[in-house]
Amino acid sequence: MRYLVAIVCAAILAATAGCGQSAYPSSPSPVSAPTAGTFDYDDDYPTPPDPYDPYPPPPPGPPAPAPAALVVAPAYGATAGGTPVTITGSGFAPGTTVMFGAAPATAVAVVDAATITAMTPGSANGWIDVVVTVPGGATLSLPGGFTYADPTAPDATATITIMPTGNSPKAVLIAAGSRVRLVNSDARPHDLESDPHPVHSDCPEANGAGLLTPGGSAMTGAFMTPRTCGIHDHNDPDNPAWMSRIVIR
Ligand SMILES: [Cu+2]
Repeated sequence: MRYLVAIVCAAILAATAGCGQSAYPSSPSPVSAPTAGTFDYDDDYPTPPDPYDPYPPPPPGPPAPAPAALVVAPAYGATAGGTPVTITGSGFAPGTTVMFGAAPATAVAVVDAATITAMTPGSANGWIDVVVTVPGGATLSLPGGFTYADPTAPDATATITIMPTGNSPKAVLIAAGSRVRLVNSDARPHDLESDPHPVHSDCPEANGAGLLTPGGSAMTGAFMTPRTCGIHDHNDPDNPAWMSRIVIR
């Protein structure tokens, strides 16, 4: 009998809004909007499950997976462009485009739904956002995800000069084991320290130069571990003019 009811209900379900419900749209209940001072019984006594309901609501499934975070490897390259990179994420499909800042990547190849290979376009020294757009318009972005920096000349010390208009260059590329010279050519003191402000814990090697008075210079500690270190002016920590990156390879 229950089987027959299920079949009949399925037929009704296909033709109407549901089974066990009126086929006519219900009109708003005149008591659905409680007025101030009335007692709302429903809030205190939730409707119990109906043991005879042939179509109980399905149990909640696992939450939809969040899009995988973009990763660009390597995360740095030459300002001239032409650096082959592998981008990992999710939802990639043929027709996906990749932007490095304002310029499109070249030779974009979708290897699979989670992997893209591409060549970087050229850019000014510094860092840019990487944005991947899949057919249909969904985008994944990695703010500041790629750093453009060229190797320091052999036998030279990578130097970041604090100019009145900001740090120059914005990014330097050094070999593991090297130090960076910080020069203050501004008219006021600056104190460049490792991110994040205020704890400066990402790259303690960057904290060695300390406060630089106008005309002063000092060396950081030696950066031993390949990674990218951000620095900022501890006395003006949100000002992008005093932010730089040191890429250790
Ligand atoms: Cu700081």
